[in-house]
Amino acid sequence: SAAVEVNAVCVTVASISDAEWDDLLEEFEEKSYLNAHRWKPGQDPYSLYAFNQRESERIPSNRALRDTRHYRCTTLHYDPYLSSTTIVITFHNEARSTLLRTVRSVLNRTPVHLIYEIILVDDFSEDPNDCLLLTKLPKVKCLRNKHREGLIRSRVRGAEAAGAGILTFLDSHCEVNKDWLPPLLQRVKEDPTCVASPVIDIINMDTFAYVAASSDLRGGFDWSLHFKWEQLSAEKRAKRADPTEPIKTPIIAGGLFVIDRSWFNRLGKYDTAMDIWGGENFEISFRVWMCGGSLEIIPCSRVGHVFRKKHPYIFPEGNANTYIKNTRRTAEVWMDEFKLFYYSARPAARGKSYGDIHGRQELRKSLKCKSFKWYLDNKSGTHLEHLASRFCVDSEMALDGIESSKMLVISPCELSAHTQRWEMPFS
Ligand code: LR7
Ligand code: MN
Repeated sequence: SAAVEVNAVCVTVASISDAEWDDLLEEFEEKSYLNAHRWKPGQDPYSLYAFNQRESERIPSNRALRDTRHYRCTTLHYDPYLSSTTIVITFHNEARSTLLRTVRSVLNRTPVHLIYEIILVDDFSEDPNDCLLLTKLPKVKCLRNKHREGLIRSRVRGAEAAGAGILTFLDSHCEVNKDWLPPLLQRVKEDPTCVASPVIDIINMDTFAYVAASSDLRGGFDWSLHFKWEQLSAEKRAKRADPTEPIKTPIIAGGLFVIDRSWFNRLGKYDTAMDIWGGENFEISFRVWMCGGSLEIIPCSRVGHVFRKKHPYIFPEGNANTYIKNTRRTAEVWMDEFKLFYYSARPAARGKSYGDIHGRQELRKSLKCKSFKWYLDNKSGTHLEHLASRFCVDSEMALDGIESSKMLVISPCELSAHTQRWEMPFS
C-alpha cells in the first residue's frame, strides 16, 4: 500500500478537475437533490435550520472562497507522503444545500489521495435520502442511525467504521478553504498525540458571507463550562514571531479536528453516555491534555463554519437537562476538587442525574492521567473577572517582580497573561 500511495502522489496531487466535476454532478443530479427540499416563497427561511436557508440555496455548491490564511502560509511545504484520512461528518436534519457544500468543498479543495473516504453519519434525520443520495459522489459513504443518538455517539460510530489511520471530524455546515488539510495531517504525523484544529472562519448565518476569523484566538471556558474564544495575551502575541506557528489551546471548539485513530481509541474515544449535543468538547480537551497529549490550532488551516444563535433541532430530554448531564459527567470525572466551582456556577446541576461514570473514572486511572490542578496550572489558568465590567484583576507586581510594588489593577481580560492568573487554594 506504500507503493500505491507513492504512485498516487506522483500521478495526482490535484483534486477533482472542473470537467470531471461536471460529469460527476450530472450523474449525481445536484439540482434535483436540492430541489426536493427547497425553501418555498412565503416560508420563514430560518424556521427549519436557524440560518437563512434561502440564501444558502442561492449560493453555488462550489463557490469560490477568499484565501484567508496569512500570506506566509503559502510558502510552506508539506510532507508529500502524508497518509490519508477518514472524514467523519455527523448530522441531524442538516439543510441539503449546506451538507452538499460541506462535502463538495472537501472534494474540491483536498488532494484526492489524502481522502480515504468521507463517512456521513445520518443521525436519524427525517429524510434518509439527504444522506443516501450523496453516496453517488466520489468517496462518500453513508451510515444511518436507527434512533437519534446525538453527535457524540454518532461520531464514535463513524470513527469505528473508519478505514484510515487518521480521523478528521467536521460539522455538517462547513466549507473548507484552500490547503486546509495538509497542515493538520502534518502536525499529527509529526506528533501523533497532538490533536490539530483549523482556524474556524465564520460563515454568516444571514448572508452566508465567508468572513476571516482572527488567528490570535484560542479556546477558553468559564466555570459553568461554557466555551468562549479568548484573545492571546500581548505577551504570547509578542512571542509569536512566526504567524504560521501552531497555537496551543486549552480547549477546542469541538467540531473540527484531526486526530490519530489509535490515539483516539487509546484515549477512550468519547464518553458515549453523553447525549445529543454539548460538553464533549470539554471532556475530550481535558482528557487529551491530562492524559499526555496536546491540542493545537493550526493557523495555516482554515475552515468556515455557519455559526448560529440557536439549535434548530429538538433535544428529547430538553436542552438544559442534556447540557447539564454532559457537563456534569465531565466535571465529575475530570475536574477533581475544582468541580465545586462548576457547581457554584451552575447550582441547577447539583440535583440532576448524570448516569454511571465508573467506566470513565477507570479509564482515567488506567491512562494515569494528571490532575485537573496540573491542567489549570500548566495549560489553562484562572483569572478573576468583574461581572459587571468584564474587566480582570491584574497584578503589576508580577510584571516587574519588585516586591515593594504589590499593586492590584483592573485591566481588560487577557486570559493567558500571567499577571492575571490567580489561584484559590483548597485547604
Ligand atoms: O443530535 C444531533 N446529532 C448530530 O449529528 C445534534 C447535532 N448533530 C450534528 C449537527 O448536525 C452538526 O453537524 O452535530 C454537529 C454539531 O452540531 P451544531 O452544528 O448544531 O452545533 P455547534 O456548531 O453549535 O456546536 C459546537 O459545539 C458542539 C458541542 O457539542 C460540537 O462540538 C460541535 O461540533 C461544535 N461546532 C464547532 O466546533 C464548530 C465551531 C463552533 C464554535 C465555537
Ligand atoms: Mn455547527
